[in-house]
Amino acid sequence: MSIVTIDRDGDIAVVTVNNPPVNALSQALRQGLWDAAEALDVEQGIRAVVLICAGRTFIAGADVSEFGKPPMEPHLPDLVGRIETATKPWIAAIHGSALGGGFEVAMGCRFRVALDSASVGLPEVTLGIVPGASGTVRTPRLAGVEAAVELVTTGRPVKAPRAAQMGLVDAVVSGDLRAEAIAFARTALEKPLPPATSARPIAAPEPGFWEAQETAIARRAKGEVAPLRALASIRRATEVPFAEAMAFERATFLDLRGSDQAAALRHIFFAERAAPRPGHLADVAPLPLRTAAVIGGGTMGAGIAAALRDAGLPVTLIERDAEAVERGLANLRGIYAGAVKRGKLTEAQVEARMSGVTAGSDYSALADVDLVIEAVFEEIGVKRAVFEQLGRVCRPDAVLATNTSYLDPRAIAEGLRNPARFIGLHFFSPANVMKLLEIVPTPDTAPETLATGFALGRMLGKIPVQAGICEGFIGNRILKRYRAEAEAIVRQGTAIAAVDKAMRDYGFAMGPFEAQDLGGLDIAYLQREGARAAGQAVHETLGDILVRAGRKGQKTGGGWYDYLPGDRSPKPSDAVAALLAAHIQPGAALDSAAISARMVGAMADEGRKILDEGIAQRASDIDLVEVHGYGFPRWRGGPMFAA
Ligand code: 3H9
Repeated sequence: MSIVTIDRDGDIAVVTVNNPPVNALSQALRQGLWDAAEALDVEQGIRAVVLICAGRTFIAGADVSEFGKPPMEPHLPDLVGRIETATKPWIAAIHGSALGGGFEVAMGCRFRVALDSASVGLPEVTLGIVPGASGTVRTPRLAGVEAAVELVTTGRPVKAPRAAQMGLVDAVVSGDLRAEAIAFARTALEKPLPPATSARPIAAPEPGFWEAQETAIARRAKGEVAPLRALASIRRATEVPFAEAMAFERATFLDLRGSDQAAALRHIFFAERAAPRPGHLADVAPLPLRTAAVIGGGTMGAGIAAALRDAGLPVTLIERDAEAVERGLANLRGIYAGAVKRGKLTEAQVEARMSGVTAGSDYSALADVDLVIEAVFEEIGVKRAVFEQLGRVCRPDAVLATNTSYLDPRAIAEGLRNPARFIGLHFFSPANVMKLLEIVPTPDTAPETLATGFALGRMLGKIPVQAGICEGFIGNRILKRYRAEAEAIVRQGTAIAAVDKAMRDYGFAMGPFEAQDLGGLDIAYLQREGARAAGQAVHETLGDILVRAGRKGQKTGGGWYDYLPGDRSPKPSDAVAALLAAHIQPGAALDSAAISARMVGAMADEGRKILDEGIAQRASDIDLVEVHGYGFPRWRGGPMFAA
């Protein structure tokens, strides 16, 4: 089938786009649509044109893989204009997602009809750019300034019913989209046509609107430039004639397209799409995943259970006794109560989620599950005892996974019958929210088991990254190095608060010391103490000194900083200065740029070692770990990309 085909239903032409996988607007597709518009303009007997797509979605946008190359004709803004000025009205028939250039094409059409399951959006800012084919100019004409600002500056798509309320689509239908769109066209032809989108007026917003938006967006965007540039482009569209606004948008688009931030965001975009289906597992079929179990109902176990339930898997939750079972269930309910409070789930949905959970302390309930994830205390003896029981009760082909974050999975699996089905699945807390999933095979893990880990990642909507065995796998190993570098900078005479500020300025939500105060300094301290007790040479850190002085972070009223009761804002601490004074060489304090360069440089250096040792498969996997598990600013592309 060619990329654009035309067929007819009486006096309505149907233009079908077929450019898998997502009907992206490659040069060939743009040309195909242009040619269709030319042909249909002069075809006798045709009164309207339905534009519809084959495959899983409407046009999902410009072809991102063309962004590194010089733009080729026909340019998308011209194509959108060509469709808008066609002699017969075009009707976009939307299923799946109409995104970016795809929605811009739809806005060039006289009408938009969408399936109730469809969504529309302008996600360009998530790629570090602004819409480049009238998104900032036509959207305010179609749906008003406020809707345009929401759609364009957040980049978040909206579902068809809301899109209809906002004025972005004209009709929401269910069932046979093609038939519905044709019927819509026939009805529309009985009345005078509405003006083309570009010819519609824009109502001016309330006084102070732009200033308020600017402040809010700047706060949200931190160092990301595209959202504010997008806002400026919408504002311009309300102040100057259409053609002038288009020229302004195009110039902004082309300027940002070549920017470092856009390159970084494209890098993450493609890394995210490559991660769930690694090439080396292309020919390996995963095992079926119909049921799952979680051992341990603490914060981690309950979070994993919630993630599994959210994906629709029935879950068995095992704890050691009746009391612990109740606690585990309460933890799970607590997670869902939070989701209800934030408007993410309804009470009825929560009931449905909870009704899919069977909880108890009897391992024999696991005789037929496909997957078990252990999330008990990080203590090798406790974990081994769990796997000893699992080895006895589970089916020989059930996948058995540990959620350890620091222990050696090989040691946990020792003595397990059929170790080929054993694997590490390292979730990040809160496990039902955080996207990252480190998948850690042992030398005995079978390819099918590994492929099943990735299948689980896809099922849960996670970003799965394969990691080899070493202390901390990829993420926590880099975190350790990152914290060590932060301490080294402080030892050399830069203030603690200056390091935190530098990393916030770089784009992290929190600096390394503030983050430790929030999470607690004692966890890493206890690990170091454990290693020391086992005879390893672990040198004393500044954090050790603070913990020994009772400063474990916010929960003890102080860590790297002091905190006033009921106030989470960090205050530089004289007590800390006194405790650490002997370990700090007075020297020249580093400035912000020098601090972040050293911190990110250290992360990248550790990343290179991780790659050299084969712990990570690709540099982009390391970037995904940092962006999705450790708050590395997405628009910087991750430490490997940034370095
Ligand atoms: C834009 O439009 C700029 C204009 O304003 C101005 C221009 C002048 N290009 O996500 P999936 C590939 S900016 C190229 O797994 P799903 C993807 O890499 C663009 N390739 O599918 C993957 O390839 P592979 C604005 C693309 O069903 C395959 O398609 N648009 C593009 O889970 C499947 O992807 C966006 O930002 C693309 N635009 O989700 C939309 N999109 O199979 C981005 C996808 O080789 N796309 N691919 O690994 C999406 O959000 C999702 O792909 C979508 C489908 C929701 C559509």
